[in-house]
Amino acid sequence: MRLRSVQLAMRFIVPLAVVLALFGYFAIPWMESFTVRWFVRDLDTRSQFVSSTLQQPLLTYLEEKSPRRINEMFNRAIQDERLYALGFCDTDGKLLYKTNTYPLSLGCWQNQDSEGKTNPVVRLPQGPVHVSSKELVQDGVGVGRLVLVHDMSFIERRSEDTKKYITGLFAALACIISLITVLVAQLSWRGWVNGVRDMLRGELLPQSTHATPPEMAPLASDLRALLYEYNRDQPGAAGNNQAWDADTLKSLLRRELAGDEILVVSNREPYIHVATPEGVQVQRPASGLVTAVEAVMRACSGTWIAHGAGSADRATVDRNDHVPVPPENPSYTLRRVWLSKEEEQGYYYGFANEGLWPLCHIAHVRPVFRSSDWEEYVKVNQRFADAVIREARSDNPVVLIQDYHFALLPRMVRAVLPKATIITFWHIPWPNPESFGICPWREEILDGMLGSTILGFHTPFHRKNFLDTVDRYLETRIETEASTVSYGNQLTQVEHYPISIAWPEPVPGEPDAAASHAQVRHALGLPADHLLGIGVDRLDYTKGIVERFQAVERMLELHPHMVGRFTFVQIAAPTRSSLDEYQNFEARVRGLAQRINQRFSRDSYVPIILKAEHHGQDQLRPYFRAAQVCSVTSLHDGMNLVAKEFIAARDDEQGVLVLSQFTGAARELHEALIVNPYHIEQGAEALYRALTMPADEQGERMRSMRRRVRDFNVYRWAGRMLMDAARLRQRERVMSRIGSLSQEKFKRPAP
Ligand code: GDG
Repeated sequence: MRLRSVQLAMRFIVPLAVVLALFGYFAIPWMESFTVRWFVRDLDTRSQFVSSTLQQPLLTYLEEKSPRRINEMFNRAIQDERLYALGFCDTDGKLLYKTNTYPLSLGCWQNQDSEGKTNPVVRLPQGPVHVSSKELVQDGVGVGRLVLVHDMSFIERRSEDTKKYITGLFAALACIISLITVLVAQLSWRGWVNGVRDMLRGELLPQSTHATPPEMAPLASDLRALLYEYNRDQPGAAGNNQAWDADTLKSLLRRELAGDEILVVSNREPYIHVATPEGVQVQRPASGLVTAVEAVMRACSGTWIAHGAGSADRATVDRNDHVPVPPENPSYTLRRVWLSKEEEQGYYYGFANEGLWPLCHIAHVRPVFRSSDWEEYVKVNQRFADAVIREARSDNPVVLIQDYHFALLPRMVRAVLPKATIITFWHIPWPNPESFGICPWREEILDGMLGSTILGFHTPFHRKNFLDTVDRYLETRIETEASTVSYGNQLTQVEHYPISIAWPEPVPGEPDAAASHAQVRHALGLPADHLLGIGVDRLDYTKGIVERFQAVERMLELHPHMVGRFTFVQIAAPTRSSLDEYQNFEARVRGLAQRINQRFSRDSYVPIILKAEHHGQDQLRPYFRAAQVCSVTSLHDGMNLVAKEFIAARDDEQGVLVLSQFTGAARELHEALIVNPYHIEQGAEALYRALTMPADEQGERMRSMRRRVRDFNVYRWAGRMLMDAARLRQRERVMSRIGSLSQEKFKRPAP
């Protein structure tokens, strides 16, 4: 503690001392020359005075031709401590009389040299002297020149003294100012800390009488938000003091939601059956949502309702449109909903992906809103609501609604199953109220979402944006502290639940990181020591793939020795390809990769390998394990699971993550190299830094991120949501029991 205070104090004292030393360094010589000039002027005046005093007697003695009296007068005059010597020269410049002390090197001194300049100070072996001369005139005729030499060593002595005093003064001033500064800083720091403490106490103890001081007001709301998050994320808070895995989640479901059925609704299905010439094949879609929710469904069974989009989907369901999944080891039911081409076009491609997706992602692509798309969106939401109602075996199931495709679904389900616990999770960002406000059906969307019991976002920032949006466009009561919205007769809890991945189990027979390193390079035809970067995304304009390639190009420009040594592999699963925006984007990505490759390729070397095709999860892992750097440069992203998958794959604790500041993941993975993807040079430098980062630094960063991703995994994400749901269900049960008791009491006849 004391060391910390000393360190803090040194932060003030050292700069102050430097400033004062610099000041002294320049000020002391200046003051010295100023004093010398001052004394020289003084001696000039003094010389004039002495020569005027000596002039008359000297002229008399010269007339009398009395050298003795002249010498006597001269010797008397130099009794004065400062007057060092006197001399007299005739008009021919011959030195006729002088005191013994007169320095012969001065000769017959003239006040002005040939250039008319006067420098009265002469440095002699015995020290500096001030020399001046005065022309003597008798009856208008010049008779000679009196030369006066003043000792200046006293000036040097005084100047030395002055220097000492000034230095001392500066040192004393430095000490005093430093002390005052440290004291003031300490006092303000203490005041500030006490203010913050008071404020925190005020926050923690609602009964506290502490009021937020006005100077703390700007901080108060930030602190409040921080505290709220901190309390939620702390061990001891609901669900935080336990390590989460599939078994914990299962036992939570058994304990807290015993017998309650779980229904999941999402647009994308977790398993797609595709007809191929070799027969029906099962595919896993490239989707963060599916990756996360699938892990939960495996743990808790239940029914997953999704759009059946595969060419062999209809052929693989039973008469209830059910298919048990996962195919290799079924643990839950997939219920498929069929959509016509028009419905899919309007609801999915149109309203959801041309409207809501760009609306919620600030990626500078304009949303398109068409009434016909909206109508399909309403219709399809109703179709899924009907499916939920049909699948529900009780009047109060737990319904987990996924994402922006189903903003209206919560209200529609609530209308038929008022006792259902509806958890809606919004997987993409929520924009600020102004941005959201351009949606022509903004009120309908907000109303639909507020049919939920719990509404989840990835980050507190998106949660806050949502609350602000509701506040702007609907008549509601918002409790910011409790994060609830009261609308109509219903309360919606709005929370942030950062999504994650299931921590991977060791895969038997999987090659270790070193072997993956060699295998991937061999497969790509690259030398064993070749540096590798990896990017894995859907081919979506929000993922910053163009900016990532530009950063690779800039890195090669700035560090030409990396040309031929580094290759970036981009795996880009095609997505929403029937939309113009996505086709244009794909063309742009391909064109850019081609241009960069043409620019830097030599022999067989290409800097960018673009694999614009779907890859299975098992194909992705070796790339994650082989790369020196994984680049996630989304322009805006709810969370981004690729970042977490890369970290989970690195059991060798090596590799560097370059991560966009605009992802939800950047709030958790602080040890990544955080970049602004729009800043190409910054991206390039981060890439270079990653490629040249020492192994121990990589290890330190990776270990810390691995701990976090392992602990804050997808089971925790689901567990916390379901625990909140269980808590609310419990409260609901208690309230309805109290309600029926009081009703009975009301009905009871008076005694
Ligand atoms: C949304 C939000 C949020 C990618 N290419 C392939 C492939 N993938 C897998 C990845 C990862 C998933 O897809 C992508 O997840 P992201 O989170 O990165 O992104 P979105 O799909 O946009 O997901 C996002 C997420 O929902 C969850 O809430 O994090 O912010 O936008 O798992 O590995 N998978 C396969 N082949 C590929 O080619 N099999």
